[in-house]
Amino acid sequence: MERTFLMIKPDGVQRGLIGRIVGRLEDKGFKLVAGKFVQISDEQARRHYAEHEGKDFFASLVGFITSGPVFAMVWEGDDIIALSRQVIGKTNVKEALPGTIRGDFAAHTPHNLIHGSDSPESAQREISNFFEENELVEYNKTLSPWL
Ligand code: YYY
Ligand code: MG
Repeated sequence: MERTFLMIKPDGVQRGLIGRIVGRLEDKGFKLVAGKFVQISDEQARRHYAEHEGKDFFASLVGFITSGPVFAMVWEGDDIIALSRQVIGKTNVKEALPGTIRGDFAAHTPHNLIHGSDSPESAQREISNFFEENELVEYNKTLSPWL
């Protein structure tokens, strides 16, 4: 089982899309392991987007992600890092296909509603930037043997 860090960005919170976005992740069959509503600090945002430091969009990205509260989550599932990025859709909203979260709900890049880790290393770093180990909840999800 793999874990990933998913975060509904300030635009998703402001637009009242937390429930529908979480619903899509639940519909897919992923397992929620942790979640919290948080106003992130500038330092935490810089750590989160460390791989983009030095790029021309870095300052505006940090400004956007700290502009209001976010809903930070950890989800679990087989190959969830790649699979959840499929459910999320492409970064550029012009390329995000209908049926994906960004494709269905986002109309302006970079306001693309949700973040998803891009590798196991990123997932581990991003999870530990937001959650203590004891906030990750271990439980059996027994709804279906196929999920
Ligand atoms: O992982 P993902 O969010 O799909 O894209 P990244 O390439 O990691 O970029 C993070 C974030 O930065 C993206 O969601 C929008 C914004 N961004 C931007 O404003 N301009 C770019 N040229 C690339 C990304
Ligand atoms: Mg990324």
